[in-house]
Amino acid sequence: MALLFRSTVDSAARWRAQLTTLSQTLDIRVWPEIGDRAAIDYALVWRPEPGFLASLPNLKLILSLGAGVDHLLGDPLLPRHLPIVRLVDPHMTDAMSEYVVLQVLRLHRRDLDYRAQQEAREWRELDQKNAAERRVGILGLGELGRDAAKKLKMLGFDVAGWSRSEKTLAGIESHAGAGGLPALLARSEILVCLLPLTAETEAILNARTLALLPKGAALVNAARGAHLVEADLLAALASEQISAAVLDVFNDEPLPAGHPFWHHPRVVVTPHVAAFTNPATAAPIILDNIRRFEAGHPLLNRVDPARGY
Ligand code: NDP
Ligand code: OXD
Repeated sequence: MALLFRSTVDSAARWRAQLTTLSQTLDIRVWPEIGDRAAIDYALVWRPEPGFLASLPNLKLILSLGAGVDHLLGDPLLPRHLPIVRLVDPHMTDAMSEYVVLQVLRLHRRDLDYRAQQEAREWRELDQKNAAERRVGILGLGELGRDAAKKLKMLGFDVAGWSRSEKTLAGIESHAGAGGLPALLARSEILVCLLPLTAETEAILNARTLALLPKGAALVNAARGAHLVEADLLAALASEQISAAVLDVFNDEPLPAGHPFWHHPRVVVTPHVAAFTNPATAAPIILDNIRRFEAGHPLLNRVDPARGY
């Protein structure tokens, strides 16, 4: 059985080492030295070029190197009849929650204001709410959003979330569906986006939705760049409708050198690192799914291409 590895960002050497240590039977082939395309059974990929998966005639299973699958479903030639699984790794979930907690605390505790004061050598105490008075809204209550919501709740924040289907999470207000979005936005002083990128969620952070947030709200986008209409955020920052934004993901990655976000005093930029894939923890999860496939057992974390995630 041959597994192809192809990624634009993950270390092929680390992945090959992990996969060969854990599986004696898989023949690991790292792009571009993949040999006979007809021999490839499994494809473990991140952002393969469009049409590439369709060029593997005997492919049986597609495994995403990330939690998101927009990098696969956007391929017009994707072999849609094949099963696709995405990565759900508890270590990645922890990493995302660390990122969200860090950024929510940064915004809540006015870190950007104090940094500006430090620049100006200004010693001044600013008003501070406590966590129970701070309303945080999370777009997406899936693997990542749920965990982040629970951890923010444990810190005492007043947390609500939004998903397609209604959720029951202790102490966390649930809003669902298109009809539930305005109420979630209206209460979110800090809004965190952890949605998958689909036809329905693309550009969901736009002038109209940002205007529904309380005046001076802050935004954290750790999902996908295409969720945000960047020009609308810049306009909302200029009008002070939005007071600050922390962005991990962008329409163009790496963020172009001349992009206004780099130098904006109210924008924090991180280079798509909120939760990256770790071969040591992810390889056993990936191999487990391959063994399930070979044994004819149900796959874990299977993607529904019609739903888009
Ligand atoms: P899940 O599939 O587990 O969760 C998705 C959540 O979004 C679900 O709660 C789902 O609702 C909700 N949702 C989807 N579509 C809609 C919609 N139209 N309206 C309302 N809610 C919707 O995904 P994960 O939590 O695992 O990951 C989320 C995203 O995070 C990934 O797709 C990826 O883009 C991003 N990501 C970013 C990383 C980074 O480093 N920056 C790292 C990892 C992931 P329901 O529960 O009802 O289905
Ligand atoms: C992912 C990511 O989807 O890292 O896993 O963005």
